[in-house]
Amino acid sequence: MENNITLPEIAEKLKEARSILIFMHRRPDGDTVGSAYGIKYAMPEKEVYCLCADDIPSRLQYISKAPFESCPDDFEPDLIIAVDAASPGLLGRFGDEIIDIKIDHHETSEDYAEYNYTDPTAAATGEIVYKILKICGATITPDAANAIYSAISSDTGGFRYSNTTAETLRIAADLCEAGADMAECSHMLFESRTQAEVRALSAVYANIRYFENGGVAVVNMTNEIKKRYNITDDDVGEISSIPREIEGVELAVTIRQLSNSPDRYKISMRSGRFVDVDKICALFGGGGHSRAAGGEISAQNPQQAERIVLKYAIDAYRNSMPKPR
Ligand SMILES: [Mn+2]
Repeated sequence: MENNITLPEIAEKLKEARSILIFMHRRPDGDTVGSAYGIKYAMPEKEVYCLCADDIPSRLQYISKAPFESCPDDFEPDLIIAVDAASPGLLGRFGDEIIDIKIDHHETSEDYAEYNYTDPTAAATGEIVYKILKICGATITPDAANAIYSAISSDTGGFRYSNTTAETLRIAADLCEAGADMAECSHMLFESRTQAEVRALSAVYANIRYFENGGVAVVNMTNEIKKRYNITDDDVGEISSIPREIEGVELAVTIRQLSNSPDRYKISMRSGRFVDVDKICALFGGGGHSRAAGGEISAQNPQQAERIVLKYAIDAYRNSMPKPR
């Protein structure tokens, strides 16, 4: 992972381009959607399309204003950008496209574009996008401000996670002045759930188990449980931070059996202050940030998946916790 382009150089390329294609990552979150549309709305004079392999979830459509976009078949953009996608696999069916510039902030991020810019100190890709647009001299319209504010708010849990810096807050303040609707963004990002999401929450709360005297919490979301609660893979997408809210839990592990390939398991980990979950997930080919990371494994059944993951997780937990004196 090495940057071979600077922010002013990215700004220059954005300015020169008359047409831009922007790719968001699969299972789109507020950061990838807000970053893509932040660029689009700040450059209304250009022809810009934002594409994603999955539909934009309804709670993020206040940013995109539609569940998806498609570009004309003969569209030949001057510039192709990927935002917040740490690997080409995360682009889904667009994973084979040639990407000119990747803009990302994940601690583990592949250099799959011609030009790669990754800043792991940025709380969100939206922060980097904001800096680039400022260098461009682009006008941050209220729509652009709303999009970028949402990107940053989303990845910082509403400016509460430890990745939030003084600079994050300064940028957020600028975006408020530029017209971001704080209350509306917070409501859409954090206080709006579908009925299916509420069922998914019940499923999580009912199925938390504890290890290491309550320091490690595990939710194993099997297909059987999903069926019982009438929820889909998409409904359980946002649940991985829930077990971390429990007092005493340092490491939260969520295992999700995939409905359409039951021998595959998505793993999400969240930690409090000590455990580097990026490192644990790297042990089985995943990655992310030190306090939030994930990956995918194969196993014969949910119990085996759990044994595999817990072996790594509990080892790392024991080695990371401060020793009692
Ligand atoms: Mn992000």
